[in-house]
Amino acid sequence: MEETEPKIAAAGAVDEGRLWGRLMALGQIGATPKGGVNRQALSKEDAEARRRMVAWAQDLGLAASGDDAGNLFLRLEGTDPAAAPVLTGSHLDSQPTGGKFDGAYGVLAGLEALEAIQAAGLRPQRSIEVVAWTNEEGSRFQPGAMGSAVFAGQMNLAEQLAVTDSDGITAGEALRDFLAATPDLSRRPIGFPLAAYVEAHIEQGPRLEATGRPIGVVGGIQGLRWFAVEVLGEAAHAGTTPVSMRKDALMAAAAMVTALNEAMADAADTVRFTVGRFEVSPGSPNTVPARVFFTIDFRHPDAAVIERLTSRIEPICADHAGGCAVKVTRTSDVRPTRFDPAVIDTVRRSADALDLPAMEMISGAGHDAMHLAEVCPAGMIFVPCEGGVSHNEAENARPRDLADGARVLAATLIDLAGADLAG
Ligand code: HGY
Ligand code: MN
Ligand code: MN
Repeated sequence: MEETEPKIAAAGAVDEGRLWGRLMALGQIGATPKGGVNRQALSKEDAEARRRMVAWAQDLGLAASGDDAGNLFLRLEGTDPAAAPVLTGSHLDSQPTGGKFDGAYGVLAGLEALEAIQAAGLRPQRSIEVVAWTNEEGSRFQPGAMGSAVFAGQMNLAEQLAVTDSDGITAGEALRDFLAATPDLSRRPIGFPLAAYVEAHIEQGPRLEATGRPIGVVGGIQGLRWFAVEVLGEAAHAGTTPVSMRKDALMAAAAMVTALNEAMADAADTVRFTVGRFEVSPGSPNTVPARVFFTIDFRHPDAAVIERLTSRIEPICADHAGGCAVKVTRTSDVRPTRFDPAVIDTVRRSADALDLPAMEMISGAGHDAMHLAEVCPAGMIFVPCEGGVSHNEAENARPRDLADGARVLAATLIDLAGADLAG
């Protein structure tokens, strides 16, 4: 009987029910009444999910370790333990009204791939590690993809630890409690050599589902910039203060957002401009707002367009400030990512070998892979999600598609790490 090729054997051992069961179990941690999750970075829910991952991994005989940035590593030792490992994974933290699959799928698909590799009686030559990066979402602590940025040297640890959330808690304080949840983890240095990185993720957009293809071969990620805008006016009595004497932070901020949105208008619908947070204070019906804080998330695949349009942000805010003061701060800046052609080709060949129709695409969403691509050959595998809905409690995906993505991941990891039949 012809021996099955290791990568096919590994993919064949992926178990759809086991993967779905773990996704549903993880989805119970921080579950929201509408069927989503609220597992914000470095929260107790995030710590509980980390503990759950460590328990599952240790049941499989994987070695669990962590670094001082809060990143978690689950290692299947290879026959050449000194060789740089292959890394896969994603994040466990979520948006405040997030879904059960964003991030969690990539971590659990990695665990499923390792379990399948073992079940297929294979030993990788290079060790393979599953990672859960700290604070990918950037909702509680900006910027996002913080743990992977520190790992890849794109941000330093002190900078990460100093960031505060809206309650004034620093990431350093939150991280201390978070790390205390898994006190027995051995410590890793921040950043270590990698042979390659591959991340599986739901697309978080409508394209794969629209084409009916189960696999996305991701060539890169569009660039993104985040800004924080603070508009400072003057609190005043709503009944007595003539408009001519007002320094109304709300009216100024509203004019800025309207003008920015007009400047970002794009007939090709490729510019992504979002004001996701808009805080008014003191927030009383009969006091003219003294302060408005709002965020800008701006994205585009072309660095020149990002440069051109972001250079308009400060002048537009200044032009609409009226009598208010305005401060624009850039809080994140990630250039467009191009993944490694050899890793992209390995993903494509894995999908082909498994007879899974695939589509080449660029990611609209940001991912930790954008930082890993700066330090090692990197790539991503997408699977469809229902209606392309994500960052929403209704986020959903089909068990079969999730398992197919894990099959392509298992095959890709075997190709990248090399494998022998376990003795
Ligand atoms: O914002 C993003 O693109 C990612 O989903 N956190
Ligand atoms: Mn994500
Ligand atoms: Mn996300």
